[in-house]
Amino acid sequence: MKAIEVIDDLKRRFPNEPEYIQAVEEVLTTIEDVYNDNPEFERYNLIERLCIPDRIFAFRVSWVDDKGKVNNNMGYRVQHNNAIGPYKGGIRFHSSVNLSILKFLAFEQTFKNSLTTLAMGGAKGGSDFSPRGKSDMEVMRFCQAFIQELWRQIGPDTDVPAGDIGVGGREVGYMFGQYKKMAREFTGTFTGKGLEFGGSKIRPEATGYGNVYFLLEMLKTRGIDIKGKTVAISGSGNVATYTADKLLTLGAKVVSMSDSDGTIHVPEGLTREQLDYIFKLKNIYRGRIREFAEEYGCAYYEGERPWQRVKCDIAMPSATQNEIDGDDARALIEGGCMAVSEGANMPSTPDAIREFQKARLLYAPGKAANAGGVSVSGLEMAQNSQKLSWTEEEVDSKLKQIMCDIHEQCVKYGTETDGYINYVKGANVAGFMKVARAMMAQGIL
Ligand code: NDP
Ligand code: 2IT
Repeated sequence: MKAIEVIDDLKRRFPNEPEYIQAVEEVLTTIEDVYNDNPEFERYNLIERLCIPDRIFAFRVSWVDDKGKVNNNMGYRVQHNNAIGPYKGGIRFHSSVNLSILKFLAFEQTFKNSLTTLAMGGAKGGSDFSPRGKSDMEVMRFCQAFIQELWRQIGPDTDVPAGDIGVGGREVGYMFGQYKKMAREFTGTFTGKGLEFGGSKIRPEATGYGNVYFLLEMLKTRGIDIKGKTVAISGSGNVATYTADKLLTLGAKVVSMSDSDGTIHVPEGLTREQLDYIFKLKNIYRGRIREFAEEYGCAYYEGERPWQRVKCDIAMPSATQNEIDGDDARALIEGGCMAVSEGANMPSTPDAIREFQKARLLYAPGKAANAGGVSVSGLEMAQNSQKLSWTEEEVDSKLKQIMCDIHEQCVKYGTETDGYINYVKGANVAGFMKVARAMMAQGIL
């Protein structure tokens, strides 16, 4: 396999899908050697079967808003690969959602889920519906209409959705409710459910906590202590807030958070009370991060991301894809940043990744560093099948173990001759080998 030829072919066939091509290109260029060491992979044209999703559902979602107006959105589910377990991955509600974005997310999810050590295939779904500014009832009606179409394609052993951008506990609750009604079953078809109806302890916290656990493992390889380090975080949603929560517990200083309108800068570090304010602002009042700056009188950079503005030891991008470009990466490095651990999926552009690796930063791609979320989803599935509920301590200790295992796999497959750990290569090769072997064993499907 020549990565460049496969990528050129995909570019020709899917010319309007830049995010999908970007995600595929990153993986193929790093697995090329191990792929070619196994000639039987090529005989079975494994690479194309791994890059192209198993199937995609696309549908119209019609719903009525509070004024009585009929709205129409697009809904999708990309079932990418189920070689190692049922399709599994989040649902994103955001105005920017399109097939390119969902295909990149489903592709990445396949490798991420493989790294978790649990039995989950890869999928992603969503809609260009934006929950921003919608009433609770509008969100409920939208979720119900979305599931009315999707329910036949998902199930506890078929495809198990969860949250992502714009989809949290509230949306999962409404979707689960509608699924239960349509399917006439009460099963673990969604993860990220409320604790009262089958949700797992620590699932809301899992992505952020897991990212910090992964960061600790990376820092350990260089004997660096997290205490007192300044950390720039982007985003102020699920992943960002629980990342900040764990960092505060460990004595690090969180100096920035953001949303799609701008960035707050708190050089002395957020206090626990301030973080609680952000949590309530975002989850209960559904306000803007600017309101934090107004409340506490800190700096606010309208329309800007943290990277060029905020000096930090560690960056944890936790908002969205391609939010750190080459210039941002260079600014971070010049400012003395030593580690980047990605909470978001594909937040760094290829140019930014090259800069981080050239400067020998500790750099962890999302598919390794943010795998804690889907890992605890996997643990939620296990608890649902057993009809049991584990304690917070049990789930948290399993999450820690999984993040350590993922780090170990990255070290095993990603350590270069000079000792530098290429976490991108490590994660891609480790994730790929397990899926590839499973696909080989199951024949051409
Ligand atoms: P939330 O919806 O809870 O929060 C998203 C945050 O990112 C918000 O602050 C939002 O700002 C900001 N944001 C979203 N889109 C953009 C954009 N286009 N430009 C700038 N800012 C943006 O989502 P999550 O915290 O769940 O997800 C954040 C990232 O983490 C995503 O990349 C997601 O794929 C990834 N992830 C999530 C997991 C999970 O379990 N939830 C697991 C693994 C990865 P605003 O409020 O203005 O929209
Ligand atoms: O990107 C991700 O890993 C998620 N949004 C979580 C997926 C899940 O099934 O928990």
